[in-house]
Amino acid sequence: MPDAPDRQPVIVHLIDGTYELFRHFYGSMRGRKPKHPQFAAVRGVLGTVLGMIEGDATHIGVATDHVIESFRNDLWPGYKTGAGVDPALKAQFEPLEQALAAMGVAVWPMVELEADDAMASAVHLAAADASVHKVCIWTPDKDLAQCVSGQRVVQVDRRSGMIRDAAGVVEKFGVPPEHIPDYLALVGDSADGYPGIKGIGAVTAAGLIRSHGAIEQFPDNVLGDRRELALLFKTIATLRTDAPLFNDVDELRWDGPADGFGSLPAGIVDDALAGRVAALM
Ligand SMILES: [Mn+2]
Repeated sequence: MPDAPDRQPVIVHLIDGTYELFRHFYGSMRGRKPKHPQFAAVRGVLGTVLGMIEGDATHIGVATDHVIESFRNDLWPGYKTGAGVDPALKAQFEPLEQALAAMGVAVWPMVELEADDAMASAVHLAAADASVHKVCIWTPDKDLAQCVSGQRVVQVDRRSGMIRDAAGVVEKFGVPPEHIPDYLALVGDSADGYPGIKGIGAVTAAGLIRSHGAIEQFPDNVLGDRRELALLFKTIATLRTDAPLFNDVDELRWDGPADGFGSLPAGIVDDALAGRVAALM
């Protein structure tokens, strides 16, 4: 008789809390004015996370940008800051982090690093665990394409329902996941605030990487005196995987709310959300 496995195969869901908060903030402005509108986006994100638990999600981690600025702002002056973010949106990050923790959901508020780095670090930690069957990264952000691996680590776009595995990354960008930092360094990312290398677009970038490999391996004449700049952008585009977010993947298992769930500030959790949490117990 074969040994029983220690654990059931685990599927880990990593959620970009910053993206979700933005999505719900701008989505909630289309609806009617709710009670406690200052927490409407927080309630939206909590509802999304609860919906996943009501489905079949067991292991969940949510990464947030506790502050938008990160170590990357010291590397490049134009890198994105929190300056343009609506104060009514910015004010919901801390309540979201507080509410997720009270709801018993693993949450990683990032300060020096970004939420993207937290998700990359969580992928790194989860993928090292043999009981982890699959990791789903819930964000449409192309930065996270570098973390995709085979069919085991995939990226999911909640709005389109599209699931991108390693073959999907090649199909979309023309390069495999491990070369996404090279690709982004060359083409730049206007949303993140670095320009890439002038004159190199998506097609050229993918072609250069397919011919030569990583930027470090490009012949000197390809980038000339722009090589150092390209390598700086590659550092910016490379997600950090060394954040010590958890020791055991079972720390991400949702097993009910924490003690503080009933004493959150009024309006963060409404009766409908509280009822849904109770129904899961
Ligand atoms: Mn990003």
